[in-house]
Amino acid sequence: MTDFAVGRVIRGDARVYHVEIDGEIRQFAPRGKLFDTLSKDVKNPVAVGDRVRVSLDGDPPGVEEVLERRNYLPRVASSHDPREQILFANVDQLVVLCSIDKPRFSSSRADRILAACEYYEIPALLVLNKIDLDTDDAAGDIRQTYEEAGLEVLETSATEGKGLEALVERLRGRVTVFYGASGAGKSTLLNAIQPGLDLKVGKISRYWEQGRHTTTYSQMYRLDAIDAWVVDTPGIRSFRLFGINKAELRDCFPEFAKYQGNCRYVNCSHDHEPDCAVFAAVERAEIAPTRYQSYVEILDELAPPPEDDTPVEPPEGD
Ligand SMILES: Nc1nc2c(ncn2[C@@H]2O[C@H](COP(=O)(O)OP(=O)(O)OP(=O)(O)O)[C@@H](O)[C@H]2O)c(=O)[nH]1
Ligand SMILES: [Mg+2]
Ligand SMILES: [Zn+2]
Repeated sequence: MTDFAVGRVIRGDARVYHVEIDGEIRQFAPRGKLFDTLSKDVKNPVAVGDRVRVSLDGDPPGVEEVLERRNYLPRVASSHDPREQILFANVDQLVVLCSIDKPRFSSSRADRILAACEYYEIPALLVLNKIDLDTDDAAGDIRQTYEEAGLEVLETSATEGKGLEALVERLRGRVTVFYGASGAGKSTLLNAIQPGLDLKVGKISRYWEQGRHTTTYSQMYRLDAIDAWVVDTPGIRSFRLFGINKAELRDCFPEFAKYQGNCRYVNCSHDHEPDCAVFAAVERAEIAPTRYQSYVEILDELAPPPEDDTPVEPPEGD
């Protein structure tokens, strides 16, 4: 008779999954059935954070089934692979980790991640790292933009140990994913929070002022002192939203909500329509232009909603 157990995936690739079962980490192989059926549309049927049913006495022991997810975050796998890539599952929150400089803060990258979190209902907060490099208070402007979008913003310096207490309080008792550009300082920050974690840390390319993709796989770590789990992830270049259509994007920018009821057309895309209340708010600087720019940039990449035959133009004589 086969012995089964349920555990949590803390790391995985195509060949082997590291699964935590009652505090012990063991390795399992992916089982055929689970992987065959999904691989056409989904790059990775099992993600970090997944709760899985495993068989203990197979040779090798295998992951048999992924249990229902509380939540998850997908993206388009890559520019040459349109499949869904599940980044992680079953988390309490995501930290969008951005550095002020080296690499410079990118609103496009941050806004893409935040829009996806909004759609997939993953609570997010913004952490601005490397504030020791912030000579002209860029952090102040960024903070204002994102607080206006309803987000909590924290400032840290992982290398100088600044702002760590507030972050630790936010992590306490929760499962948190750290996500952002390569070189932003995800691994450095986690090492600062939990000395002894010993995550590999990279150098910043002097010429490009970018990270060098030092972390190469996502892994979940236990922080015993604060009863928390964190996921360190590989740095990203760009982020393409998965499973969201053009019509759905406007609700992924929370600060539009206050205005978009006043647009001339109920289904206004805030892109080209006349009498757009969102665009007017951008012109009055009530909505940050960088946020609006990100919105239009993403809108351009998304597919229209299925069977969208609602006219955007008003009927004749209106
Ligand atoms: N000045 C300064 N440098 C920092 C800070 N945090 C991290 N760094 C430096 O930034 C570089 C990259 O840090 P990592 O922790 O490897 O960055 P990462 O986000 O994990 O990068 P990937 O693993 O490539 O995604 C290292 O040289 C760190 O020392 C900070 O607060 N201030
Ligand atoms: Mg790293
Ligand atoms: Zn509009």
